[in-house]
Amino acid sequence: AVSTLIDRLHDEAAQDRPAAETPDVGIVMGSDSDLETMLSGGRRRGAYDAFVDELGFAEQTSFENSPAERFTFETYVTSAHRTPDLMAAYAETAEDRGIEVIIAGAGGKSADLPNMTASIAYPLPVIGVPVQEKSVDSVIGMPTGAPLVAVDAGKSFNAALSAAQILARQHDAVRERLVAYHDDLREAVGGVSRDLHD
Ligand code: RP5
Repeated sequence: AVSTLIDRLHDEAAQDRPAAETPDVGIVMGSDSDLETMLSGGRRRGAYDAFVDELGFAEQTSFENSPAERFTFETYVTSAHRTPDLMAAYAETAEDRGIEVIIAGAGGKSADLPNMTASIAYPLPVIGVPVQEKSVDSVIGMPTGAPLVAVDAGKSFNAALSAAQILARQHDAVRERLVAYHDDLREAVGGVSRDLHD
């Protein structure tokens, strides 16, 4: 299955598909045990909640289902240590597959997926999510010249907002959704503070 996925990534990179048919954001994580933290259903809201509920993105699971008019993300589980070849193929092909920004999450003390993905995918921006507190140093500990943007442990929701901010430099529709989300957030916070002061 891993070699099939690798072949598919390379095929897709060679296809030169129109931007509307390619995913805009790639989410990769080291294990399916990271799914809740990275996407949804964990202790906090995750990247899926930010993209789908707040920003109107769609999850793109195959090209046949490509929801043209919308911004999309895709999700891959690939490990720096268990499937280094798939990790490398994903990072190498991401730009040619139309990905504009990658969110990469891993846990444990050897949380190398975000770092390695950033090094291989360069100059594509990569946002690293340490899945647990103990992974923070591993994710942010990059040498000078090898950049990786990182959020705090478990904050894949913020990683999704940061990815959207990068997209918003080129796509007004994403910018508008980010501003609308922020306006909603301000209203919600303002409501609480009015209640406290009344
Ligand atoms: C990392 O090790 C993964 O990103 C995960 O957070 C952690 C534990 O993985 P499992 O042993 O649960 O698959 O590579």
